[in-house]
Amino acid sequence: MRKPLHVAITGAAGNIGYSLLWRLASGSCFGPDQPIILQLLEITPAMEKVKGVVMELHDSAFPLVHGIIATDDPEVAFKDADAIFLVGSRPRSKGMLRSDLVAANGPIFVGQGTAINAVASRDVKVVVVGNPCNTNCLIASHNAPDLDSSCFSAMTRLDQNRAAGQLALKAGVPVADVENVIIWGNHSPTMYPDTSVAKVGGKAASAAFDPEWLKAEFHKTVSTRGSAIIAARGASSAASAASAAIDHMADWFGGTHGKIVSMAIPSKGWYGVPEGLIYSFPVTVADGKISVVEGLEISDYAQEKINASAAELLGEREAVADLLK
Ligand code: NAX
Repeated sequence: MRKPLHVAITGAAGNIGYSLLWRLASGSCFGPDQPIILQLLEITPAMEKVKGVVMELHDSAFPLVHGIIATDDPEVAFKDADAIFLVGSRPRSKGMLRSDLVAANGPIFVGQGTAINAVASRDVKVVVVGNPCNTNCLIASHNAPDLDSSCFSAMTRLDQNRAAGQLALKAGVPVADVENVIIWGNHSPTMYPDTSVAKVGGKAASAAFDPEWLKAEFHKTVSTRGSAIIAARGASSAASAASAAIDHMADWFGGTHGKIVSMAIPSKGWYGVPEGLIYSFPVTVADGKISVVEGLEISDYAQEKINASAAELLGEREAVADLLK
């Protein structure tokens, strides 16, 4: 039996947590032979609720779960963590602007970045889900100066999965037949879902679909899907977000075997994106190392979209400058 992985989840009593924990515990992320110790972080007022979640996890009798702790102390939750899902943050309420959300959530990620720096494994893999996830990730990474910035990422996998789902629906094929859809940029409506190297049933997406549909309806559906889910369900995406977080971390640990996926990672200037921004790029993963797919041909139209999302992230970075070390 392998040594258990220490897996920390923040916002464990929330909606995404309620899906994510069961997928983690059943082996969907780290595999059927990998035991885990779940380390759950919540805010003090939610400790009673998280106690109920822990009771249910025990009642599920997962053989791979070798321990569960729940705490309101980040240094306890992140102790020796090999994988961290930063899900907990304040949700956007009615009338709240994106800039308000950035300001409300930034300080949470200062504290959590500092705690990760102090106690997590030195090669921890962190994925930020809590919004605004790219900028929250930037804050956490800056406040963990002893860790390499490559330990940090933010999640655009839900956007990738949404895009693949839309192409599959339109073409009438199973989603497994869709490959290499790319999400560039911020997890926000400025993201660019790019199908230039995507294939559907082995055929180039550019040949399979009307280019006008790809530019207009497809792009709009993917980039505003979060709001459409809220309008239909009366609550934000939870199970699909948890599933995407599992996909993201499973690929980081297990590799993508040549398949292109999208992850928001610290830019090294690729494709003209300013250095340091947490920006979603096409990547592959092997041996736990994420590599950006370089040398893709980028049209003027695509470059404009890539730049627009980078400009939004630069604005967010400026707004939180006082939280960056
Ligand atoms: P919930 O409001 O159901 O749960 C959030 C949980 O986080 C609550 O239990 C709360 O007590 C806890 N929390 C708040 N501050 C915390 C802190 N400082 N430390 C630990 N826990 C804390 O929200 P949920 O639906 O689970 O969504 C969580 C986050 O995911 C939100 O920020 C949401 O905007 C974001 N999302 C991100 C997505 C993505 O693709 N990146 C998509 C889905 C989702 O919208």
